[in-house]
Amino acid sequence: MEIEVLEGVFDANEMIAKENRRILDEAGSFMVNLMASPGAGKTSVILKTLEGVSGRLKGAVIEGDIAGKVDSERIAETGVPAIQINTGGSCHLEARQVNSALSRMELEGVDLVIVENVGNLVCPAEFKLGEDLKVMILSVAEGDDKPLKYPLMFSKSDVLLINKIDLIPHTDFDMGRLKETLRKMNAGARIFELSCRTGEGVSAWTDWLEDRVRSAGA
Ligand SMILES: Nc1nc2c(ncn2[C@@H]2O[C@H](COP(=O)(O)OP(=O)(O)OP(=O)(O)O)[C@@H](O)[C@H]2O)c(=O)[nH]1
Ligand SMILES: [Mg+2]
Repeated sequence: MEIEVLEGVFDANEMIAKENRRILDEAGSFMVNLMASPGAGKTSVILKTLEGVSGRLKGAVIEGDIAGKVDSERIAETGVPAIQINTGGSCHLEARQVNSALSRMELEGVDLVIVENVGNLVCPAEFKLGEDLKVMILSVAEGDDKPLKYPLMFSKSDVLLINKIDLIPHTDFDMGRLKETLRKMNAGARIFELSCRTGEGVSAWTDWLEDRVRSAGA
């Protein structure tokens, strides 16, 4: 019975995710679903990414948080439109919330919509939003064993951004071990190592993303 109820929730979500996909396709916009644990650097990565593509891609952001509007204010300060969604306790975004944000957004001319999902390494992986790309961040301070403990998000993501590499000397993070673990569960995932603090590795990620956005539009 419980399984049937859950399937119903996922089916309903998937229908709205397809509608989001249609809206984005019609507008010619590419959408990234950015997932990570609290504090891994989602908002920092969004700011660096928008800076990296600025002048070439027009961006917009949907910010998902349980409460508050700190992150959407950080984005809006840069002049990029940002819509805040407060889930009121729920640990992930659902397609209907993104649908509501998309309907309030001026999508005309927007090439790239980045959705910052709620900080959580579990639930966001279960809900499709209609995105083109699932991107997740692991910051080095969280440890290289995380794929073994939270396999769903690591196995479903198209891209893994390993953030805060400037902190590696202060941790026991083993990059080789992390990559080996990930290859076993998601051989196709693209991996970028970067630091939002120093800027190292950021352009490799933003150049790759820009290519993906352009080839999706072509
Ligand atoms: N040293 C270091 N700190 C970083 C880096 N990227 C982000 N931070 C810091 O990490 C903290 C959290 O960054 P955020 O970008 O707010 O993380 P978030 O994932 O958006 O956090 P929530 O939205 O609260 O889940 C901030 O103090 C950032 O300055 C990095 O590459 N290196
Ligand atoms: Mg944030």
